Parts: sequence; C-alpha cells; structure tokens
Amino acid sequence: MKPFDDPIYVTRPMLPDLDDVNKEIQEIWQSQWLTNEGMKHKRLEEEIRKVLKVQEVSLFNNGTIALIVAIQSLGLSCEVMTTPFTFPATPHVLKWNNITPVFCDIDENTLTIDPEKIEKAITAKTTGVLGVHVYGVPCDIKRIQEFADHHNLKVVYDGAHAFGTEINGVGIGAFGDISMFSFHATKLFHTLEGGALTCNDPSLKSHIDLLKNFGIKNEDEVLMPGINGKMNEIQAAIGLINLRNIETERSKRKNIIDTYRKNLVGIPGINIFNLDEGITNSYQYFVIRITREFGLSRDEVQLELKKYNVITRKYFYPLCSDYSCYRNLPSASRENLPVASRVVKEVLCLPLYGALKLVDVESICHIIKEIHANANGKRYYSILQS
Ligand code: T4K
Repeated sequence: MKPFDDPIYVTRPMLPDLDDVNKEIQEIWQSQWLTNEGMKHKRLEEEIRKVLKVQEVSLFNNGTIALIVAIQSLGLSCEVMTTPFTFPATPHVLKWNNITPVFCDIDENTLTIDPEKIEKAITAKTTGVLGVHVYGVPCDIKRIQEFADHHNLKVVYDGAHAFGTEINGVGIGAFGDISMFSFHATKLFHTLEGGALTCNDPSLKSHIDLLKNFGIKNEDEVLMPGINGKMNEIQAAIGLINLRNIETERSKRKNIIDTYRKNLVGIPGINIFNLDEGITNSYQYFVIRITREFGLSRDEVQLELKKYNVITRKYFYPLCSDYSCYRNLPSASRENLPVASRVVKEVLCLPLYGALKLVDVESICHIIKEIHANANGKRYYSILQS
C-alpha cells in the first residue's frame, strides 16, 4: 500500500456550510447582542435539552469550566473518586476545587471506573464520585448510584464523549447529580469550543447559572464568587447549525465504524469494542485494543501507521495517575491500578469523522493487515534463522 498523499487525522470537525454561518452571523450583527444569554444561546439551550433528553441544561464556553462549576455547585470537598483513564481535564477540575483526586481502577470491558473499586476506597473524607463515560461508553450508573446513596456521596459524570449516548432510550445526561458534555471542535457535536451541564433539578440549574456568570443575581446583588463560563452567540449559532446536520454526521460515522469492523475482524491481537445491548453509540471514537498476538506493540503500530500518513491517537495515554502532579498520591500507584496500567498500553483511536471516505477506511484496514503480516513474517523469519 502507498502512503496517503495528505495526513488522515484521528478526527476532523464537522464544518457547517459557510452560507449558513454567514446568515447566522448577520442576524447576530443586526441584534448587536454578542454574548450574555442572547437569543441564539436561549434557542440552543432549549434544543440541546430536547436532543439530550434531559430536564435542565446550562451552556458553557468549554467543558472544563463547566466541570469546575459542576464540582463547585455541589459543594464537593476533601476527596473525590475518579478514573485515571481519561483526559487531563477530569482530575484537574478537582484540583481547581482544592480536592484530592482518588484514583480507582477501571473495568476491563467498559474501561470506565470500576464500582467495586470505588466501594473499597471510600473513606470519611470522600464526598463524591467523578465518573467518565470514556469513548461514550456509559459507566455502571446503577451500581455507582447505589454506593453513592448508601454513603451519601454526590455523583458527577464527565460525559465529554457521550453526546447522544443513551441507555434504553434514556439520555445519559439524566443520570447522577450533574453531567458534563464537551462541544469542542473535535467532538461529534461542537460549537468550536463549548460545553454544557445537565441536571434534573431546576434549583441546581439556577445555582449553576449564577456560578457561570460571576455569581451576579441582578444589578444590585452578587451572591457568590462565580466565574465567567458563558457561551457566546457565535458559538451558539454554530451549535444551532451543527444540530441540523448531526444525524447525517452520525450515519456517516456509523458506516465508517461498520467498515472498520468488517475489515478488522479476525486479525489476531486486534480487539474491537462491543457495546452492551440497549446502549446507543455516541460515535465519538473508534478505538481498538492491540494485544501481544498482533506481533507488534501498540506504539509500534502507531509509528507504522504514521509512515502511511495515518495519524492515530493513544487516547488516553499516559494515565492521569502517572502525571508528575498526581503520581505521588497513594491511589496513583500502578499496583492500585492494574487494569488501567495494562489497557493504557493497548488502546489506539483510529480516524473517525463523517468526511472520511469509506474507501480510505478500507485502505487503513488493509495497511493494518499488511503491518500485521510483515510483523509476523519478520518474526517467523527470525525464528527460522535462530
Ligand atoms: N473530559 C474529557 C474526558 C475530555 O476528553 C475532554 C476533552 C474534556 C473533559 C474537556 O473538554 P473541553 O474543555 O475541551 O471542552 C482534544 C480536545 O481538545 C479535547 O477537547 C478532547 N477532550 C480531547 C480528547 O481531544 P487534543 O490535545 O487531542 O487535540 P488536538 O489539537 O491534538 O486535536 C486532535 C486532532 O483533531 C488533530 O490531530 C486534528 C484534529 N483537529 C483538531 C482541532 C482542534 C482538527 O482537525 N481541527 C481542529 O480545529 O485534545
């Protein structure tokens, strides 16, 4: 196989039609209302509420600020249980709230926080759980809620990858006390940068909305030390257009995933995720796990693919517990995190975005087969030589 002429990245943003963007921007210019809960913001908040099938939504300028506000709005303190297998934002939002992250190992199949490990790690200082629906795969929300109720803990979900994930038709944002969604450019649904919090409690939404707007209640009163987490009108406008195109993007991504599955199945050492019945895919990532039987390590496969101009990502390597700012925590030891420590060396996200051509997906699969054949050919050759 020849390398691709241009790099094929792990993702590319959904790009709305420029005429549609111009039309929206003209309306914003005419209104002279650029941010602070404008008309586009109001409309997007209502539309997202319906799409995510949740009771309350608050839009934000990005997912990280949203998550910082979520933690603050619930009054979490001391220690919060979380997963090491995630993007840096997850434990960082705890630190930004003066909270110590307590890392719990992950479940081998879902790669989300293992509820049994949460129960074992609970101490008098634990105030909550911050689970991550990593790659859009839901955490074990039922077991986590049982422990939380039993120990009087709050539950926050980082659903950065889970836009559109549902469990038996129920939006993933309806579980726990608060869920966060990221609308970053690399996400299936995006507003350039952006994010949202969802919850089931109108008074909690009011508190969140105060916190994201400096704590300002009205011209005369500031109730709390809030932050600036507001989404502006251009972000909201991009969101409104992207929402119109989202089903098309999803169905293209579904075809791409089906093509990967069809072509990669049966290659030794390539393991593909299977979602449990009743779970709707968020189509955010296509991840494979590469094990010994493949003949090359995950890192070697990534480098080989790069030679063909296929730019994959090792999301989420390294584990957050291995960052210099966290590695001295008792919960960060590798012995405490055996599953995460192994899995993080196996995962590889392959390119997935609507504009990716199916024929290119087939070529990527062909390249992977070739890499496998070469690796094993070389191995057999060296065995024969010795
Ligand atoms: N929690 C979790 C579990 C998360 O995964 C994230 C974010 C957050 C919280 C925080 O949410 P936000 O505050 O971001 O809303 C990217 C994203 O920046 C980040 O949002 C995302 N997770 C993370 C998984 O992916 P990088 O460092 O991998 O991005 P970057 O710039 O390397 O982009 C990846 C590829 O995407 C590029 O190789 C090409 C393509 N790309 C990227 C951008 C920005 C484009 O084609 N166009 C673009 O504009 O973090």
